[in-house]
Amino acid sequence: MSGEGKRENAFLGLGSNLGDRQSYLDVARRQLAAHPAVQIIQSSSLYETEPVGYLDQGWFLNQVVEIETILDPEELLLFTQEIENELGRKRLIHWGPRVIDLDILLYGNRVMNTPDLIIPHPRMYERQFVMVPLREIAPDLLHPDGISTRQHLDLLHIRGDAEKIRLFQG
Ligand code: PH2
Ligand code: MG
Ligand code: MG
Repeated sequence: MSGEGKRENAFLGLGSNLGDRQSYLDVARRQLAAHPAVQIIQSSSLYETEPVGYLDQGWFLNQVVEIETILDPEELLLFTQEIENELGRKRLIHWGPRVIDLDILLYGNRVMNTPDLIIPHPRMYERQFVMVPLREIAPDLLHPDGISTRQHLDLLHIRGDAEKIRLFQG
């Protein structure tokens, strides 16, 4: 852990489509908040979303949370992978069913592309299951490209290839 690191706000995408999906998201948020170098600033509602990519699987629950952290992006990635592993994530099918998925979407205004980590998340701007919850908590946030969340979601809708999404009623 980098004690002298700068504080940054980051946005994480949470998803689950196996077992008690809501509990997996709850536990993942609790694990995030339990780290001394991570504070949760905002959590979106939960959304029920049609699977994207690999279609032969159940609908997901998705959520976006904003955190403040002094972990650098690589440290944050390791921490999110630890939580995925603790919750029993098995990596079987690429884009397939999972009890929990924790993705770093944005990290401050950082743009990076390493073999382990691409920020902003390379597919986030095509996915309603990311952009709708993100708009709920950060509509006016400017992304590294200078475009706001709201505008990005409008662009996604103009392209017209959006998956189904609805607010989760519990
Ligand atoms: N995650 C994927 C692939 N497809 N579809 C939905 N609706 N939600 C997800 O979180 C999701 C997905 C790979 O991470
Ligand atoms: Mg993912
Ligand atoms: Mg992932």
